[in-house]
Order: sequence, then C-alpha cells, then structure tokens
Amino acid sequence: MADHAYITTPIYYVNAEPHIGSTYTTVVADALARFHRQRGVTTVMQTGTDEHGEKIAESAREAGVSPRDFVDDVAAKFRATWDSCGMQYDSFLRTSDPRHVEFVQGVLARLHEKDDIYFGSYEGLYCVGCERLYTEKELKDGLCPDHLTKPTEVSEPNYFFRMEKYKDAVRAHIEKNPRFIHPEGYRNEVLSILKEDLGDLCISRPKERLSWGIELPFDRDYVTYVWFDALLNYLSGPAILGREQELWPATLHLIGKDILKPHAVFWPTMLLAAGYPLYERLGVGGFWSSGGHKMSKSLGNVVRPLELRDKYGMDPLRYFLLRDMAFGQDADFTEEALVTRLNADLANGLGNLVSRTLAMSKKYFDGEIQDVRPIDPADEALARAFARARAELDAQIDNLAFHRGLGAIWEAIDAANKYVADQAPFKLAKDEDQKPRVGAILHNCVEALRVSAQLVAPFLPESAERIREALGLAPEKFARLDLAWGAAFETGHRLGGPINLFPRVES
Ligand code: ME8
Repeated sequence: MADHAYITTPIYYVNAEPHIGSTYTTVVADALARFHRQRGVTTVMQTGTDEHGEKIAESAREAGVSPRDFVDDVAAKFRATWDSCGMQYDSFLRTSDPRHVEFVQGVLARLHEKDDIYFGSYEGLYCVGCERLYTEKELKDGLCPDHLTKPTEVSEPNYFFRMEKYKDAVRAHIEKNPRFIHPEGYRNEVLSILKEDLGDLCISRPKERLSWGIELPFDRDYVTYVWFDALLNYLSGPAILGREQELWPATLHLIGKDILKPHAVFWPTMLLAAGYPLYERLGVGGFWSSGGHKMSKSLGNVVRPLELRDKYGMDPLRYFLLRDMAFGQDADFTEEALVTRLNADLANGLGNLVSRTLAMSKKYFDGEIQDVRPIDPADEALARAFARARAELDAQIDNLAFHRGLGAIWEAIDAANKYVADQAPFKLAKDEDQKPRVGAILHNCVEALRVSAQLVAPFLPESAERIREALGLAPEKFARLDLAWGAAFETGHRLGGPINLFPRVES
C-alpha cells in the first residue's frame, strides 16, 4: 500500500445544494479515507466548493444577493451537511479563499512567463451549465448533451493555455499506465478524445463581463474562471495545509462521469505545464437517477441526504449507495430499494448476528466470555471465512469495486449466521454437559462480530462503533486489524446487553 493517501472529491458548485449525487461521491471518498486510515496509512481527504464563474454570479443575481454573500451561505450549507453526515474530511477548500486565489495567480504568472499562456481570439459554442466550450461534434442535435440546452455563440479576445502542446505527453502517460483512469471504459473514451484536435484552452473572461473570478496577475482587465481556477484546488489545498511536498501527487481524484474531460485532459496538461507530477489515479463514477428519471428541481425528484439520514440513519444510506451502484456505472435511487437493502442485509444479516450473539451470551453466561476451546473444525472454517473476506475486500477496494467489497464482507456475515444455525448453541444449552461447547461457540460468534465490525467500519462507521461498545472492546484493540482469531477477548470479559442495530422498516 502507498505511504500516503490523498483522496479528493470534486469541489461542488454552490449553485445547488447537496443532493444524492454529491453525497455519493463524498461518501465514497470518506469510506476510502477511513479504509486507508484503518490500515495505518497517512490519509488526507479533501472536499470543497467551486465558487467562481458565470453561473454562480447568475444564481446570486437571481437570489438578489451579492456573489460573496451567496457563496458564503451555500458553502456553509455544504459544510454543515457533510458534518451532519459524519464525513471525516481533512480539508474543505473554497475557491474564494484568498490563499487559493493567490496560489492560482502564482501558477498563472509562471505559465504566462514561459509563454504557455497567450492572448488570442476566442470563438465557439459555450455552455454556461458546463462552463466550457463545445465542438459541434460533441453536441447532441445542436444541444449540450448534459444540460440539453443550446450553447451560446461567443466571440471575444481572451487568454489561452497551450493545451495542445502537452496533449501527446498525456496520451503517452495514459497508454503506459492502465490504472491512471478507472474504469477502463472511461480510459478508452479519454484516449479517443486525445487523438482528436483539441485546440488550446480558453482560460479567461473580460472583467467587464464577468467580475466574479480570479484576476489574471499579468492583465487586471481579465479574470480566470471555472476550470483553470477549480482544478488547481487539488494543489492549493495541500499548499494551504503546508503539506504540498508530502501529499502531491494525489493518490485518487474521485469524480462523476460529467467532468471526465476536464480531469483527464485539461488537468494533466496543466500539471505538466506547471511542472508537477501527474496525479496517480482518476476514479470516474456513474450517475444516480431518481425513480428512473434524471434528478431535477423541475421534476421535483431531487433526493436530499439529510432527509434520508433523518428517516433511516446515515449508515443505511451509506450502505445502500455503496452496495447498489457498481462504481463507474449508473444506478437508480428509490426509497423502496434502500428499504429492501436495509431489511435484508442490515437488519436480517449483521443486525441479527449482533442481537442473537449478545442475547445468548447474556442468557447462558450473563454476558461473560468463555474459553474459545473446545475447538471444532466449523470454528476454523468460520475464522477462515473472515480471513478470506478481508483479503477479498482489500482487492475489491483497490479496484474501487465497493459493491463487491461489501458483498465479500456479507458472505462472511452470512457464514456466521449459518454457523449459529448449524452449531445450534440454543439446543446444546439444554444439556449441562455441553456448556463448555456453547461457551466456545459464542466466543466464536463474538469474534465474528468483532471482525465484521472492523471490516465494515470504513463503510458503516456508526454501526461499527456501536458494536465495539456493545462488545466492550477498547478502541486500541479495535483499531488492530491483524488481531489473531480468539485473541481479542480474555475469558471472563464482560459483554454489553443486546442492541437493536438496524430496526426493520416496514415498506
Ligand atoms: O462539476 N449522480 O461541480 P458539480 C452521481 N464544480 N454523482 C453526481 C450526480 C449524480 N446524479 N450529480 C452530481 C462541478 N454528481 C465542478 C467540479 S472539480 C475541480 C470542479 C457528483 O456541483 C459527481 O461527482 O456539478 C459530479 O462529478 C459532481 O457531483 C459534479 O458536481
């Protein structure tokens, strides 16, 4: 495993409030960050807000407030939402932060100095929703494929970044590094984009038309806007933390498929021009629809994370998002599907294992852990099922296949529930001579719970913590993933009473 993990989410536009899409990418980043921290890797997760540009200025105008007040308000809402959802980010980057502005101006000045930024004429079809120019070929029936709106024709003198100059080097890098863009389908898409004529990247707007941007240090009549400003957040964040040397290159940029081209084409060319090594990996996620339709305010089907958290709890929401979408592919969100997962995997699976283990321990031994011996081959098979789950989880997470990783953990949880049914301690307990074996079976069940809680901790942090508490296990011991089976609990250790981790929801 790498010596550090620096994981980023996109910085979200402040013209919309957090919804299930931004929540998904942030949950993925948070789960991965926790996964690495749990394995002792120095980890930084960064998220934030993208606050400059035409569409933000427009939204502020519509709200009847100044852009500054507008962005302060929405950025605070993002932060508060992620805090309420328990996201453990280490850095929250706002592009209106003066330290970010200064960083961007420094890069602009250097690139201008080496003639990688020049003054030219800007003409083309511009989509304000995407804040970028489109070629005729990229449009669908003359409309932006994402927003289904007609782009505006623009023509004005502006500053350009020499993207073409670095294009071949980026292509060679992607060809040489199969892991650079994941999943492979998006890698192929980028390689074909890079075979075409890209042109250079317009990076400015005349200030008289757009004042809500970052002033170019070499021409105060112009500002830079969205992409040149936003992408640099991944570098300015570590610089603000004073950890640029340690954290760059980023180990993983997580994005949605809508912003593939800026991240896989604009950003690496910018990095090469500015003399930075390229980031290690781009993880491209699919899109959530809502009830079979694209999420939109006008359709009234925008799914809000806090409403779901209040209704079902944050862990069930996290579980559903990570389990029901194969990372990279699209998926559909419905509350029914969430409830199905909650009842089947959480309540019947993990929740059941927790409640029956603690209830039987209480009933037969007053919550006291017994000797793990006598050992039966079934006990060893159970321990092996959890060792396999751990290995499979690590491999699947490396592949960003969260749904499969969780599937591997649940195979072990199912094996544990089957172990209880097969070993039937509730039957053996009727025979006083079998008491030592009943004690050993329950010790194994407690071990299964301990390892289950450790494995699910990055994905279901609140539940893992509740299980840890119920088991009466010290945090230092819980943090150790490599604890041998049977070594976590001394004979005589006291467990807490049964808990109802995931109450069933009637649909
Ligand atoms: O594009 N399903 O910001 P943005 C899944 N500021 N993920 C979704 C989603 C959906 N329906 N909708 C949005 C921007 N996302 C720029 C980024 S980065 C330097 C600048 C997620 O607020 C997904 O991760 O439009 C997508 O890439 C991101 O939100 C876009 O957020």
